[in-house]
Amino acid sequence: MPPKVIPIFANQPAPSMGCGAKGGSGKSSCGSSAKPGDLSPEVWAKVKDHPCYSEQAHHHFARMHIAVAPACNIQCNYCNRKYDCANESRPGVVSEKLTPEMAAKKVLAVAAEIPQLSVVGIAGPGDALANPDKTFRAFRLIQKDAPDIKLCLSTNGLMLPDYVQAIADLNVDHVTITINMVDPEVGEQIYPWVYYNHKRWIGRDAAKILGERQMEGLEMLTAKGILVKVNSVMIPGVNDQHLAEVNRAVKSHGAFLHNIMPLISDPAHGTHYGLTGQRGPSPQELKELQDSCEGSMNLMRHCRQCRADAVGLLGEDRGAEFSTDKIAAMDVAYDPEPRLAYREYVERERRDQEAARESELAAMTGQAGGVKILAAVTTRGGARINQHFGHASEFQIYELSGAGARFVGHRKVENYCQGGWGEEEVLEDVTAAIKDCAAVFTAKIGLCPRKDLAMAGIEVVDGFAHEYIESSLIAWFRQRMETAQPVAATA
Ligand code: CLF
Ligand code: SF4
Repeated sequence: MPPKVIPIFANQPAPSMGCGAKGGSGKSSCGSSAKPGDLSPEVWAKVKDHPCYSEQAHHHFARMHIAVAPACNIQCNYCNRKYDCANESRPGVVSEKLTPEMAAKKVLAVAAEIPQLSVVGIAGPGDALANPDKTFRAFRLIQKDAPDIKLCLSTNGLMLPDYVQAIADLNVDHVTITINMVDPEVGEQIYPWVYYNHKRWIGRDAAKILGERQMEGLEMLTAKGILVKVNSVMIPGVNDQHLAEVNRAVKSHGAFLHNIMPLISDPAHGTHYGLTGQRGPSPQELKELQDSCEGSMNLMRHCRQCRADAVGLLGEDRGAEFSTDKIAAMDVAYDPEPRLAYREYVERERRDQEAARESELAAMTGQAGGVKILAAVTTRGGARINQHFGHASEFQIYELSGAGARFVGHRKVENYCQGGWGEEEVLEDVTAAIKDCAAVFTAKIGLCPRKDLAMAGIEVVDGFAHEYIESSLIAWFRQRMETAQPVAATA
């Protein structure tokens, strides 16, 4: 049943009108939200099951990281080496290091339990290519033992040009390079040193070497048809104004996707930035920068800055189920059948989901004008609204407009439900986290949070429980537009 419609945009600040210079159309043919018809068949085949390279895939497929690469060859000011590499991991986390052999066994164990598993990545805990023997040995073992699982690698790029051929030989077709600057003057504020050619380089020289090696590696990978994602950490006052230039540069050197991530800075992590009070960007600042870059290349907005030993769908971490002790005691065998069956199921789901989305979009008759609003969704995966409000540890955020529903990010929160009762303080934080949203879509919600959200001007929509996210959002938005005051009155 569709939800009851109430007066529109009561809590909204002036909605954005029109698409502006960039990124206005939810129908853009690029972006990690790309669908089969938007990409060449070869590229779609590479990204369709990769949860990081396709926003659509992240609803269905899981990745795991194996922590086989402990050493690093540079220093980033947002990293404390007691913890995992912060280029591709949440800062302040320590993962359980594995030998390549134990890692390969862990992959089989996870694959046996989680049919959604499609990708194994090496993202630390140091730098994958500062530990080439361990990284490539682990990849070789996995390729031999579980050939249907994709391999993925993340690096700071310093040693990349030396290993592009090895990467290609192993059929690794997804590589991430963290590129935070293309100007050594900016770079010297981020990297105090790099260790290269048996020498420690500092200051601008260090940043220059790193920047040149990153670009060279990017070009070499692209020439071999390997898809490259560039991660950039947004550091307000250091590189935030510079990242649009980075975006243009990496695009012109062939990057497929750009993932601009927020700096997470906390004195407790003991990093240079944490200890000197460098702040990270707000969600709004991050979105603004992402929006400004979007017209020019594919943008990733669904990154969860996961751990170097993360396991599961993005946004969930099932790593504790696969600790070294548990893996050591397990008998594991390769069986691709459940994963193949799951992939066929996802193909059917995708077709249904796309048909539902298209049908709702076709019914949109242009009443939206240039109005854009945000909506929050609780989901356990599968691209459906299938999670109770109190169980959500994150909200997925969509931008709704006449062009449809576009995923624009996520907001992490504490679970409101504490096993039968709700924590009032947590509810306040949850409400604050989604205060810029017009509505929250959820499978089920109690009376108390429903009332508090309504008081905060956030409409609760539970009439689409277990339905597809995008078509539900579009249907709701369309109904609101049909019953709304003229658009100009909301601007
Ligand atoms: Fe891992 Fe990275 Fe491969 Fe993904 S993660 S190595 S590309 S399989 Fe993904 Fe995690 Fe963000 Fe990385 S959500 S931190 S982008
Ligand atoms: Fe830390 Fe990764 Fe930077 Fe190395 S590359 S210093 S591990 S964030």
